[in-house]
Amino acid sequence: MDETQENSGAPRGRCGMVAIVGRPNTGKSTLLNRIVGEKVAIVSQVPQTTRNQIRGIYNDERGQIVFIDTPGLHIGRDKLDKFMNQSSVGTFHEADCIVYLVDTSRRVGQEEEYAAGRLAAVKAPVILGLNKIDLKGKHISEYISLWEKAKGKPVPEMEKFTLLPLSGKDGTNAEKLVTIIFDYLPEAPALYPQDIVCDVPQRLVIADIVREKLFELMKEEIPHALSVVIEDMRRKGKVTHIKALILVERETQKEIVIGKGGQVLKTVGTLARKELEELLETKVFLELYVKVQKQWRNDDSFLQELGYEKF
Ligand SMILES: Nc1nc2c(ncn2[C@@H]2O[C@H](COP(=O)(O)OP(=O)(O)OP(=O)(O)O)[C@@H](O)[C@H]2O)c(=O)[nH]1
Ligand SMILES: [Mg+2]
Repeated sequence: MDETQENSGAPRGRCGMVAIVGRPNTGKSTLLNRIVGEKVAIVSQVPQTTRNQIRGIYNDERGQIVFIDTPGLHIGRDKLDKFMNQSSVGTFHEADCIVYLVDTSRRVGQEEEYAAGRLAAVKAPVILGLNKIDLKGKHISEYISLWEKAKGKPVPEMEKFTLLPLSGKDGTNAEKLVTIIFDYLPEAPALYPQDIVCDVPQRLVIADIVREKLFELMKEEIPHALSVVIEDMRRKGKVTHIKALILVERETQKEIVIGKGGQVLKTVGTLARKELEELLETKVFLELYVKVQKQWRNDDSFLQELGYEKF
């Protein structure tokens, strides 16, 4: 093809939205970061780390993929749980393709049946990502059976469906996944400029970085009762001043978050500040304080402040 021909007409390439869904802790955010090549979503060993939809954008000569990382689908009772699930299920219908991620090192649980049931009705193409294959994938066949049961037919009879072993951690088949996705996407112009990798408001990104450091240091039961809000952020010369409020539900949790002699909070502050300085490319003065606010997980207006739209 000569150059004049190539440059004429509308930009040709593929583009679409791809939702990454699955129960908590299956590695959705890790996979997204791996594909996008930058950290756009926080990751932790604690289930239910992601609380909002996070978009990560991948570009190459084939086109653009807008990934939507979603909170893990889980069975929960309070309003935050409801928002998180709705936020995931809501993406099923706007997506051009779905990556349903399962953790093959773990047994199929009740939550998985819930997730598979919700996904079986979706019209968009589905890629069943058999993730954490680096851990040997002991339970692969259970996940395939579960999916066949949810769809009511065997894999070879499924249309617009692909099975793919994956590891977000070591990158196994990550490129293959991108190729499969491009095959499923329609020809369309890019949705975002090429230099954007993430569309989450900066305050949420910053709050999430602080939350990630807290998750790294906390015990399992604390994190779900914990939230971070950026109350103030302003740049003065070469320094960005950030004031972050850490909310917990009980006085005892506040003590744990602060730690003996303020040690936990101090470590969190140091770790978060380092990462924020890289992100913002300025010096960062980070002020952290902790407040007890009972029942924030059920407080509509507060949840909205955290970025949850009402459904
Ligand atoms: N061995 C192994 N561990 C992984 C892999 N992907 C993710 N992990 C680990 O699994 C844990 C959960 O990863 P996340 O990426 O936060 O999982 P998630 O699905 O986004 O979790 P939620 O946001 O809570 O729904 C972390 O400790 C990761 O390091 C993988 O491919 N192999
Ligand atoms: Mg996540």
